[in-house]
Order: sequence, then C-alpha cells, then structure tokens
Amino acid sequence: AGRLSKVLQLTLAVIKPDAVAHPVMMEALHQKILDNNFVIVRCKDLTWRRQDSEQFYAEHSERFFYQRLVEFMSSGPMRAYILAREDAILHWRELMGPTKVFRAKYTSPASLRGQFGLTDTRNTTHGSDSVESAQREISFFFPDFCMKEWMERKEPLFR
Ligand code: RTP
Ligand code: MG
Repeated sequence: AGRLSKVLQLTLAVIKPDAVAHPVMMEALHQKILDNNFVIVRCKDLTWRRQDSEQFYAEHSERFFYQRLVEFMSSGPMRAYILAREDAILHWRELMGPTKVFRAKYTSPASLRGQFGLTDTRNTTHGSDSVESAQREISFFFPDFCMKEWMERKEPLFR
C-alpha cells in the first residue's frame, strides 16, 4: 500500500470577488478543482475588511497597484479553499495561468485567467506560490487549521 500512496501537498486557492460575483464562473472554477483531482480539505466564504487585505498583501505595499488591489480584495465576498494533491501548489498555479491577463489570453487562453480574467487585478483567482507562502496563507485564512496535524493524520482520505 505504501508504494501506491502519493505525497500530498497543500495549497491555498482563493476565488476573488470578481469571480464570486458570477455564478457561472464559480461553477466552472469549482468543477475545475474537482476535475483535477484536488481534495477539498476546507472551503469557506468570507469577506475581508480593508485591514485584512492590507495585511495579506503587505509585501506589495510599495507597488503601484497596491491601493487598487487592497480595495478590490475587500470589495465583496471571496471563497477560500485548502486543496490537497500531489504538487498542489504548482498545479493550481498552472491552472490559473499568468497573473497578467494580456499574457494569459495570449499564451494560455484555456487557463482560468485566460478564460475569465478581466484585468491584472480582477483576475479570478489566487494561489500560493511556494510551500512557505502556502503555510502563511492557509493560517491567515484558516487560523484554526493545523497543517502539521493534518499531514500526520492516520486515517485515510477516502474510506
Ligand atoms: P501573488 O503574489 O498574490 O501570489 O500573485 P502573483 O504572484 O500571481 O502576482 P503578483 O505580480 O505578485 O501580484 C500580486 C497581486 O497583485 C495583483 N496585481 N494587480 N496592475 C495591476 O493592477 C496588478 N498587478 C498585479 C495580482 O492580481 C495579484 O493578486
Ligand atoms: Mg507574487
């Protein structure tokens, strides 16, 4: 059985307010997660206060787009997922496509941002970019979730 078990990785995926506002996009994004064999470990809907947005994106505070990003991400409801899969971080980033929408439409038209992205800020989704940021972002969105406990769980994912 050991030989068949895959090494699972966790990532944080967020459906941004532009996509949450459109039920058809929400449905397509959710289906994409299922079609790609991610296990949905946690899922919740939430709306950020401005200060949550500022804190989450503090590393971008000197960038020209910071104000618009902070404003947008606290403008309405989002859906956050903790997803598990082999290579979850990279796989979700690949499904999203490039951050810049002109690049997404040009090089990866079938990606989520290629299909649904409106602008570089309103680009449908967020995904952690490394193991370290996945840890930080998962605890930012799900403070009660213990990654260590989950990784070391004894019971199988499916019975
Ligand atoms: P992140 O840092 O959130 O993982 O995203 P990323 O690597 O895909 O993209 P990055 O370039 O680091 O941008 C951080 C966030 O800012 C938004 N953004 N808006 N010109 C704009 O309005 C603009 N440029 C970037 C992106 O949507 C991303 O959420
Ligand atoms: Mg980045």
